[in-house]
Amino acid sequence: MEQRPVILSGIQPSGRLTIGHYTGALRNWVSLQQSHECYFMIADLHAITVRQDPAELRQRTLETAALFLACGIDPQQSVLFVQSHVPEHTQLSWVLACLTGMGECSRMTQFKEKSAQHRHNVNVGLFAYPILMAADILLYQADLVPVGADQKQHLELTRNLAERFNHYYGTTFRVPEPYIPPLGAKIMSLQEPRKKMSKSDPNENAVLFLTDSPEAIRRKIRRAVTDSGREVRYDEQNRPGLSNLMVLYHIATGKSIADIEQEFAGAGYAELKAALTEALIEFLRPIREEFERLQRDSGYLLSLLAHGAERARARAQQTLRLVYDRMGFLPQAPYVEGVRIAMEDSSHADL
Ligand code: AQP
Repeated sequence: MEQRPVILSGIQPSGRLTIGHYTGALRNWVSLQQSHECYFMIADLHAITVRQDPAELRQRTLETAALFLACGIDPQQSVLFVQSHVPEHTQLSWVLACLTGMGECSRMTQFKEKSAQHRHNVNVGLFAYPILMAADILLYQADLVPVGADQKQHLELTRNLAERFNHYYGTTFRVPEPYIPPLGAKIMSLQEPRKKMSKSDPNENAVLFLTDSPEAIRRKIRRAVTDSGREVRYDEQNRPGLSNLMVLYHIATGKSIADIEQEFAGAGYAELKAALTEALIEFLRPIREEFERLQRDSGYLLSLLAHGAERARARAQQTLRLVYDRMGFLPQAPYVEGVRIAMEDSSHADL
């Protein structure tokens, strides 16, 4: 069978998924499934770089799996798994950490930003996050990694680490290339439109969750911040609030920005907000309904994730074995029952 290029991507279960995750990740993943061998992970190990409530993390992890499916990820075609179910991620991460300079991690823009944002909890995990991400990617010998602008620096580190390892220990890792999705609209906060819409934003009105009810959508769009002016014209620089609403309308209806400007020529923001509300309700309805159906069957979700972890592990183990071997780790011989293991030297008795 023809080998398809391998893709790895993931989303952290650090909150409920937003319409930003749909446009920036999930809808692109869906379109890649047939032409690529896809590994889609729920990145729970990454999520704990910020303190998570354990019960909530467990629930969000299952919800995230349900949303992957509700948005069209096909578990027959793609490998869908939870990162912590595949221990090779942390194992490879340690190996790579020993090849990474302190300076390489401290230069990372996201580390600087996140440590400023979470001043009370600047932990080593936050610092080493890009190394775990490198392990995620290299473990599957991924050819391509979908990246937004904020992850470019991390992918560069991944490539450097792969090349460094290959240089010291012989060719082991595929050096991954960035995959720039054709549809990568960045969705901004409904309350602070110069900021990205984030699932962990404490202000719920700023975020459109994929599971929002029609009432919640109505409220959030009504309260969405717009800019001064009346005309519905796309201008990201000077009218970020309005432009964000236009992008959302484009996503919900498929209409081009030029057509949207035409549609609302002579009308104002209120008309746009009203049409957008109805379009979003209809657009999100099937996702929400399928999500609710899947949520009622956690047994199905759990067994699907178990199957995904098994498939992911099969590939991850191959890479890790090769890495350990190349580094000179002594392979563990199989333990045979009845073999003499007690030390006869009595000096050990005190230990
Ligand atoms: N607002 C967005 N617009 C477009 N794409 C987005 N993505 C996330 N938000 C938007 C895309 O989702 C993938 C990664 O999601 P993640 O949850 O692993 O990380 P994140 O980008 O840090 O997401 P959040 O919501 O901002 O999480 P928190 O609040 O926990 O920090 C990427 O493909 C990203 O482009």
